[in-house]
Amino acid sequence: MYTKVLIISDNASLCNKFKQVVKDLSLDTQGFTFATSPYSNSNDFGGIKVLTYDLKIESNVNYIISNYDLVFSIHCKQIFPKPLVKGVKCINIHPGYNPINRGWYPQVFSIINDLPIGATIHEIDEQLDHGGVIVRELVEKFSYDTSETLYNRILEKEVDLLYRYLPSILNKKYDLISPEDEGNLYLKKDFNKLLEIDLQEEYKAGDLINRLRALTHGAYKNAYFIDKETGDKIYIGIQLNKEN
Ligand code: 0FX
Repeated sequence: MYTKVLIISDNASLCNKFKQVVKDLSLDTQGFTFATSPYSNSNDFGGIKVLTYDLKIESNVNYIISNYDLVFSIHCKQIFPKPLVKGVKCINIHPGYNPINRGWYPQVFSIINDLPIGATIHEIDEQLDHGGVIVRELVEKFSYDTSETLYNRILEKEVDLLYRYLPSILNKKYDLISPEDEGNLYLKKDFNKLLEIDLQEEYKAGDLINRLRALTHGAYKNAYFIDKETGDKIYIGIQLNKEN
């Protein structure tokens, strides 16, 4: 059984949910240590005591390998370097269904490219969202979803999978599914390319609605066009309401 578990995350809300799962399953909380990357502020994690590990620093990686026997990435913005992945068992919780939605903001590309979507818990190898799958499940996707509503459904699925699979992961009692193929991998730069809507471009109505849905996520300023008089960026979001 794994007893010295490190959870590295840049997502405070998910960390708190992980902690709740540990509590609800009556697991020994002493065995779980939380950490974040230098991209986040450890003070933003509510009541959880959170260390900071920069995985670009070799001594940090060596320390983790020597002091933990299982490392979870739960939305960690740092890529786990090869020595870490080789030196200790590393497991990722990914807000996409591998290998269909590997990489950055999976729900955005799921809406734009009409791909199924879900959540995956998988072993980490040297490639992004690529290792053997412990469990993956789809979530529903509707024509009236925005990035935000779909993302929230995926987060619920991630937590649901944790409740169901954390005990068997800790007990090393799980089977691995090999991903069928390389699937799709989207990166942050692919997301950035979607943001500007060119006013001169012709779009099918459905494609434009999908692009705007995929870029509508709470208060985030994503999609924009350039005002041709002033050169200002004008941000756009979309509102969708299903008839009752
Ligand atoms: O924690 P997280 O949901 O995770 C993201 C990636 O989706 C994931 O694949 C990667 N492994 C991880 C390191 O980073 O990221 P977030 O809390 O920054 O964003 C949550 C959602 O908010 C995102 O899916 C889309 C939306 N968002 C976020 C930002 C920062 C936007 O629409 N625009 C933004 O500028």
